[in-house]
Amino acid sequence: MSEKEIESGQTKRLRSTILIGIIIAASAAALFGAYSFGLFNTKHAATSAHFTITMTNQGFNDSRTHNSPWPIMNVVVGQSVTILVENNDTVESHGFVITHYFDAGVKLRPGEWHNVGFVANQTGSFIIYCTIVCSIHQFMLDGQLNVSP
Ligand SMILES: [Cu+2]
Repeated sequence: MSEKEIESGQTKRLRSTILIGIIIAASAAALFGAYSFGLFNTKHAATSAHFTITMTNQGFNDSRTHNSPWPIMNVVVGQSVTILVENNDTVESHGFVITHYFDAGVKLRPGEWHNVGFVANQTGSFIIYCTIVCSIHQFMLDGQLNVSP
């Protein structure tokens, strides 16, 4: 090999090393980008869902001024769900039940709160309602938890 041939061989090796480096970096960037944008996520990838339900003299999350059903919580089967239920009503107690998922329910006096937690293991629509005959009661009977497949 002449000196020139050796040199050109080294240059080629250097070029291919740089090229491989660029390809690896580009692939990593593409993978990271895809991951960041959630392209690898399936419907079940989000493992948890969090909600806040506020009770006042306007109902659940102002249900008095919304069409039924209200409030609506949408989750996917398999998700672990946490719902912070807080009674910000200064006068009345209110109850909170979700059929199937939280049948026992909870009754909260003014200023009290409760964390409800469960895994959404059954698909369907489940009704959310108040169990205390309060002055806003008629607007606290048609909340909805939707668990989609
Ligand atoms: Cu009520």
